[in-house]
Amino acid sequence: MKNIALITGVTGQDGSYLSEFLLEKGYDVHGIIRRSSVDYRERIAHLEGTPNFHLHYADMSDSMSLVKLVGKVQPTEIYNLAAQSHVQVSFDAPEFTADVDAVGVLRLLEAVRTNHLEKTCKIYQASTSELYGKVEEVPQNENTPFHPYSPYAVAKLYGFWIVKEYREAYNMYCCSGILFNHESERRGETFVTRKITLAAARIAQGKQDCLYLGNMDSLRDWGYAKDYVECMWLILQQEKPEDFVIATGVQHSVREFTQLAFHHAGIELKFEGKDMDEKGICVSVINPANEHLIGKTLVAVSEDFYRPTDVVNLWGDPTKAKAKLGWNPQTTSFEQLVEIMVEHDMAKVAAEDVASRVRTNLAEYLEKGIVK
Ligand code: NAP
Ligand code: F7E
Repeated sequence: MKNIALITGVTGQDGSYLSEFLLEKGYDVHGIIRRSSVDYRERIAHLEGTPNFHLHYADMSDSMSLVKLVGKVQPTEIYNLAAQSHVQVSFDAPEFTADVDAVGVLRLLEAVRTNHLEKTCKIYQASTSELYGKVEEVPQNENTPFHPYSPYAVAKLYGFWIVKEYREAYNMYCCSGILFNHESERRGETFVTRKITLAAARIAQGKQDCLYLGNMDSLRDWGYAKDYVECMWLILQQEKPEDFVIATGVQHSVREFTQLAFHHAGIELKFEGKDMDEKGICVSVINPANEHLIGKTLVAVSEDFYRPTDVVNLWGDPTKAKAKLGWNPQTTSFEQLVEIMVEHDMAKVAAEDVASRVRTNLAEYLEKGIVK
């Protein structure tokens, strides 16, 4: 039987890597896209036109669109990655977050049942370490109690439990990967890691003066997204449906991430002060053109990036994933991850420069009538 995957959230960071992974394995890959006034599909643009890659309009808030699509595609595996995935945004748009991240999961499960595919279609739910929230145990494993600490996490908790309920009530192969933070050069630009690597690149190239952050003491277990999508697939290849914690088992602070990112951008930082008064000051640079930065504050704290409740101590225990999935959580180290992201963003910022020079030249040539 041909493997047919349906990915919700295909345009996101994980959806793009998972599509590449499954296409390489010979799957037919179908992805859900949403109508947007700017047709922004940057992460999957390189896959469009691939014969086994198909895109369809649907939405997690629209039951009928999901029922029709599942019926049309007849997937053998569904990866439910679609979500309003930004924790801070979930405080501003809690109802939308609940609709997509909680009820959306139920809609998808019902779409499978409505099409009588519950015996042939396996379902992966993108669950999250945010479920541990105000943590009750460190490090966290599959048996650690949940204590969600944001509207996002509360919505995702519903998703986790409804998947478990459908597994037990209807004997469906549906399970959750409890994934800890995973990042990449495709990470959304408002998540802390990407915000830092882009700022480090811009500051090193004279395009930004200072990076403003929130809680720099916050601790995360950061992995590489490309390594994590393999686990999503492995979780669906087991004999029995089970939930897994996916993490590296190594923890770092936002401050440590910042210091290392600036180091890779050729800037050494020293941190001084505490809480709102903390500053990252430049102590040395590699590029002589950046010597004017020495002694300047390049990182500062802003209240704007503090959350009403913040999750500050996430640290995963991947023992079960190592033993049962045979997965290596250290494929890409923290140091390699930061280097990959900074290298990418140094090149991206430099290319933006070239693109803007080309635009300026073009405008000038048009004005002078050199180009018509
Ligand atoms: P992401 O980059 O924010 O992508 C989210 C995806 O969901 C996008 O494709 C987005 O489409 C889509 N989406 C949002 N609302 C939708 C709706 N109403 N209907 C259909 N699609 C919708 O997230 P990610 O980092 O790839 O994460 C993938 C999943 O894993 C998410 O469920 C996230 O909550 C979860 N997760 C992520 C992490 C992590 O560290 N990255 C850790 C644990 C769990 P548009 O492009 O149209 O907005
Ligand atoms: O924040 C702190 C912030 O937004 C990490 C999502 O993929 O992973 C992600 O959620 C930490 C928090 O990710 C800034 O307060 C400091 O403690 O990068 P983040 P997140 O909230 O951990 C989980 C596993 C998911 O499931 C989510 O979908 O960094 N922080 N200063 C900041 N965070 C941001 N965004 N911006 C700052 O300026």
